[in-house]
Amino acid sequence: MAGVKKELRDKGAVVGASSCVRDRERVSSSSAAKEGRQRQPAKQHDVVVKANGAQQTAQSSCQSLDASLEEEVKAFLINEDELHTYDDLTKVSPVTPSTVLKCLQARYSAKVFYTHAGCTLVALNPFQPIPHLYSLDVMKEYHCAPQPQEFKPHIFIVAEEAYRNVQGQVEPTNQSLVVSGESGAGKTWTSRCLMKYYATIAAPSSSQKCQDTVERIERRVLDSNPIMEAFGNASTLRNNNSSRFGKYIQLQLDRSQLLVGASVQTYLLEKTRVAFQAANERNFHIFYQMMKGATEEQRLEWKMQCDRQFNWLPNADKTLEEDCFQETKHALEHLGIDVDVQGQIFRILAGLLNLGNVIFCPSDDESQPCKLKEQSRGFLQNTADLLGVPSEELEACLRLRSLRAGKQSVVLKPCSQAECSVRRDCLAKLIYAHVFDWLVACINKSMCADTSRWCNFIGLLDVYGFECFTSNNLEQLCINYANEKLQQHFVAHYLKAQQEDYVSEGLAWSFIQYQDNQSCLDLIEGSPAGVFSLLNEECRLNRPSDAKQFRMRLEKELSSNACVSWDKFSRQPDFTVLHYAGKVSYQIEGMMEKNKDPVPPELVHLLQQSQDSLLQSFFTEHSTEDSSGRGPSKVVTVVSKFKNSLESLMKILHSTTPHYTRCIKPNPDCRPLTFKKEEVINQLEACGIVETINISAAGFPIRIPYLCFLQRYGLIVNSKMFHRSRGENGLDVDKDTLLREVTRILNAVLRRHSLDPCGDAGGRTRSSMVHCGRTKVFMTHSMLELLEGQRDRERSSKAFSIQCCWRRHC
Ligand code: AD9
Ligand code: MG
Repeated sequence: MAGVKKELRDKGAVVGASSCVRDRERVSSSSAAKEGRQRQPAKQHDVVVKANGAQQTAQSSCQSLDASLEEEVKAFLINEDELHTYDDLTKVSPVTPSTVLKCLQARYSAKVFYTHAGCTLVALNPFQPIPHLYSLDVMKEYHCAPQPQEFKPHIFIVAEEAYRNVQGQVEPTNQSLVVSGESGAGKTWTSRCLMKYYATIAAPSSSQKCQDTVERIERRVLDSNPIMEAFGNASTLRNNNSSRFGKYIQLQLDRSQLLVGASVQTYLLEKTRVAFQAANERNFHIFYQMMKGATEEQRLEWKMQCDRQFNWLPNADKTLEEDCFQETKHALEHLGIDVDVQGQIFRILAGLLNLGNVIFCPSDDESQPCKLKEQSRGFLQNTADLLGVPSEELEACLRLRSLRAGKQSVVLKPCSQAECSVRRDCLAKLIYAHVFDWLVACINKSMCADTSRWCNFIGLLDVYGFECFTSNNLEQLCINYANEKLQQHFVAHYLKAQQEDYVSEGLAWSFIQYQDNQSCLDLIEGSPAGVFSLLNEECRLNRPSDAKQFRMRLEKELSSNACVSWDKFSRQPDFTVLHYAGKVSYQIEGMMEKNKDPVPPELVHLLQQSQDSLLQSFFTEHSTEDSSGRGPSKVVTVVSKFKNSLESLMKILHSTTPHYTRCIKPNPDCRPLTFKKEEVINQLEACGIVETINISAAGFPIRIPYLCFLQRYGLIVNSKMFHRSRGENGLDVDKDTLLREVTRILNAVLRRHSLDPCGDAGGRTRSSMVHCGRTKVFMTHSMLELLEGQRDRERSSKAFSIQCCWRRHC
């Protein structure tokens, strides 16, 4: 069937919403008929049936429907033994959260971890390595199969479909694989699998000339993973290897579909983690890797002796698979970062660990700077040595704030204990963020191919999932905003586009009411009245932030938006956003400061003078004053930067064909092969899986232009037009004549399978399996299979009669 689809696609037909792959067991006419019967009632309460312009909701027949749904659920549940065989959730009937959940649970128990859900793939995390599931042989099997869709659902089907789409269509198109899910669901694992897949199947064979370069490239692409994970991942309560940044990797392919390079774009690194780790969480892996993997000599050089306790290195005794220093060092070397430069990076990081042990005492006299704790003096000296700056200046920067007095002079003001700690943390975050960005730039430099060498790309998106903690602040607002954007992209791409196509083709059929999240996005990014704009405005005023006042402002400006609510009794000023995935309350306290993310200019000046050439180079471009010399340059706020980077990401996504994979975390404790229903159902609801299945099942994923349809299926009714359309002169008939012929073919097939077609005023065929639009035939997979079956039969009977004829002739 995949071959058929490709053939049709090449002729301009839309087949299976591009990534819509599903189990292809042959559907007998009776099961197709059954599907036809069952398709329409699925989730009736959400369906609005439009007939001849009159809109009637299915709710009128709600009571009898509820009863019949009950029946169907029962009938469905009786077949529990078969549940694990449903390779596509669109085949589950009726589609309800509980039936979908049952099916996934049955599959998980049978150790089947991937299931299609219409146009998306659901991946359940086994939380233990599954032997051979991702082996080289399995990769080859999926890659070499003429129709990989006929194999069991797998992430490699999605990978292969994207790979074939790049070259196989009328015009090559870039592809994006969007992997979503909550923390610990398996997004990064999935991205790694995808990268390995392409690094394997898109590598040239050994006989090809460019082997050397490409092998190096695929090695480098794979080596970027351990580096980014060492510096950007950390152990959290939800995941021992949690990505604390988002990433979009573009795998660059040349004209022969070979991997010639890659580039990576990262989003919003959680840099606060370097100076603050919540209870039972850890700092970035790299610090632990250094602590465990350093030689005695390095320990001395880095002032990281074994007996040292570092405040910013909690839970160091926890043994994790991610603690692999050697692997990180090898990967750095493969990417062209030599041992000397590595040494510079590790010295800087060691400097940060020492900085974490610099503690200040409270000061009784406000006019005097607060003092360093006596035990901290050594750590301050270590930090200064490792960062290559004078220790007195480092101390002064942490304890004194410079204020402009008039045009020329600057006065130094002592900082309180709390202010000193904020400045210390700020220094650590500033340096760490620069190290991370510099590494990403190195990775890009080493992997990115010259633009003349590549023509298409496959993008892999692995961003943090939706977050809702007991206390949420600006970080969560940004992360959840990113998820809203992705959800909107999904809705726009699959749901809206599909339904709009129905409308433009004049299909008066059933519509799924999907949740459009535009008003939530308006609430966050709207201008001038949106949370981000108001927050920026508040930060621009440059006055001491007042959370209560800001909350009042938000309430006044945003009261008309139904996606926000206010808890009058909460102790801290906050606001609650109704996201598509659920409600989240955000604390306002500290939000303005985080948005400004101020960097004291003294710290930057200090680092510009560092004796460490690498550290110094991070800050050469950084200007702390605008060109007029009148004061601090205009600061770009955190939300503005994030919004801009997301907008460019969205532009790229919109220009590609997307493929969605929804990773599901089956239990909160990351326990192997454990399926907790409540945990899963929440995630299914949060990512709108049931809606997706409904629209895929209820819709017509296959769309074939009339002429293309006639050319393929005309032989079923021995159509004269069919022969003419394939002849030299082509077919020159008007639209109505073409439509009548298409209708004749469809009706013949439907009747042959005892399915009664009904027509509309224009004589167009309408049934729950097929519908004729203005220019295309819309159909379900079952209908396609009926047509294909009939076509095969006609072809073999014709071949048989030609053979008989030939024999007689002989
Ligand atoms: V986070 O948002 O970055 O905190 P992810 O990326 O969604 O999260 P990750 O890929 O890191 O989760 O997966 C969590 C853990 O689940 C991994 O470290 C593996 O131990 C485990 N995992 C995930 N997918 C698979 C799989 N297909 N097979 C085996 C898996 N183990
Ligand atoms: Mg991750």
